[in-house]
Amino acid sequence: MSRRRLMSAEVISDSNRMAGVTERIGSLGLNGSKKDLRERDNERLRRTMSVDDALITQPPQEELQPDYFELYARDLLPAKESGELTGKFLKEVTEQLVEYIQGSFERKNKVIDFMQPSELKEKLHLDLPDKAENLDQILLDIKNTLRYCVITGHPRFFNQLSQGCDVISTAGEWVTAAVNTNMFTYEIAPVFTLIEKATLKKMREFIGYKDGEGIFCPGGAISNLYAVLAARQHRLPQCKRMGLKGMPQLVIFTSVDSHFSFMKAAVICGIGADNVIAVNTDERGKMLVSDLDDKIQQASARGDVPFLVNATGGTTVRGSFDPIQSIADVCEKYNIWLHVDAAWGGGVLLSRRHRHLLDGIERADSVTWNPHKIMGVTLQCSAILLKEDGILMETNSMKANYLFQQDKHYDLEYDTGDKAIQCGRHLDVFKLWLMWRAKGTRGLEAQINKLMDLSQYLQDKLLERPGFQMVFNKPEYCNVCFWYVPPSLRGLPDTRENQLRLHKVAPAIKARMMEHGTTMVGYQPLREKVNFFRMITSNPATTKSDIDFLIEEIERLGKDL
Ligand code: ABU
Repeated sequence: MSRRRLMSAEVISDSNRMAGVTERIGSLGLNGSKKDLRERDNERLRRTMSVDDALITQPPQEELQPDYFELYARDLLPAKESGELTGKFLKEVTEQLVEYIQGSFERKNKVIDFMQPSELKEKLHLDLPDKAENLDQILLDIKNTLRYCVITGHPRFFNQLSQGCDVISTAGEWVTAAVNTNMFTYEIAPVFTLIEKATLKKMREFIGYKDGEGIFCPGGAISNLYAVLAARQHRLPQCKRMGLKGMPQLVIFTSVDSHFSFMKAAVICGIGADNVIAVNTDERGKMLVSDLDDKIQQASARGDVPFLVNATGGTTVRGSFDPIQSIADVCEKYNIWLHVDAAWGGGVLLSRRHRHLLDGIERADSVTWNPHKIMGVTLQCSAILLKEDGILMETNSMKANYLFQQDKHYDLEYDTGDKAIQCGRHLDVFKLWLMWRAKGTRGLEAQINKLMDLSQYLQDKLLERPGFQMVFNKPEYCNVCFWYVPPSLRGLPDTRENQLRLHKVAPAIKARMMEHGTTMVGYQPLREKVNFFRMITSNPATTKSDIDFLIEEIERLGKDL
């Protein structure tokens, strides 16, 4: 078809659409005078010109917009047979979303328009009314919501381990929102069940498992909880029915720098937070294996039952990787379940240059891996992966026969829901699968390598810049921890009082940063170390110039402190 004919066809279909919309909108109360004018214009166009004439001589006609002020949810599907109007409304919403996403990559835009809660409350219409709001107000609510959100996709958002806006994965999330089904049975999620199986298999291959199983969970803390439950089931299977009464005291070992979710899991499982034994770390933040061995022996001597050791693959603050091989040796020696919490670091498995950081991960009984972190999948997307198949069902199954009927006409292996601790489960896997297909393993590898290079660039810059001081030298990963020492505190003796003054610097700069809205980076203390910045390079949109910007911004905001 020639370009001219193709365009004619487009115009025809546009004019047909317009006629249809005019009819429907007429019955839905389009503003009278505007409606009359537009209808007259359209009619004149239809009568006096051939389609091709219109194409040549007229600028494209503005598409008719419904008057949302006059319209309500009750005018949309399914209350009314208003497919076209519903489509227009949804397009209006997606236009806002597309604009938001495009804007989130614009460096001239603020990362945050910070307001105190009392002020923000005034900007939003938070009340849930008795009477329906019109669609114009609903569109405004969406606009307002987007207006006051923190732009986590902004190239200068460095605040969390999860950063950036991956376009494909966002599209995947939209697809799952439209589909609105539940992962629990093949019956209602056939496509996503197969996608989940294929994706988990691929992830297990990267870990080095020959077989095994897994499931996508609502975040890394829950994936870690799955590991604790599976390890408990492995050690004391009778707990599932009988609870902990009369059972020996179970104990978990994890490093002082590991994630707090192990304490939560211990609380949830009735093991108790005090029975999570903190293992010391060395100067690089890695678990001290000799301390682990000592503490296991002490626990056993007390009559406790060590049943799980967690090795962290990328600690939250420092980004350190525990020595998995040596920890696995200890676990084998004492026959203890080894879990690797690679929520943050799991992505390095895709990088031939950096996967050595997780050497020995294939020896773990279970692994947590969050693609919503360094891989950049939109929140949330976390998986628990297990070396042996069957333990998830053994641990969590309740065989609810209203949902997991055993006499269905397909292979019940594909009903994965009874493996889960929750009932309903979101389609988290889809956006990962779609993104992985769109980038390929090689594309993801390049992305991860780039982020590692950016982290090195930041370290190099900080080392040469007066006023900046590394908290930990030679970070292994994308966490760079540093102090900014303002001129007033430079060259002073390292006394407690001066340390306390330095402790106040990062929060003061962060507060100014949020007020200005130019960038965002996290800070925290760590044991004896006073507040320091934790810079994370996990945003694929970030470039070296953004790293330079961050350094200069911290100087600009903090030099008078
Ligand atoms: N462990 C959840 C991630 C926390 C963070 O972004 O710092």
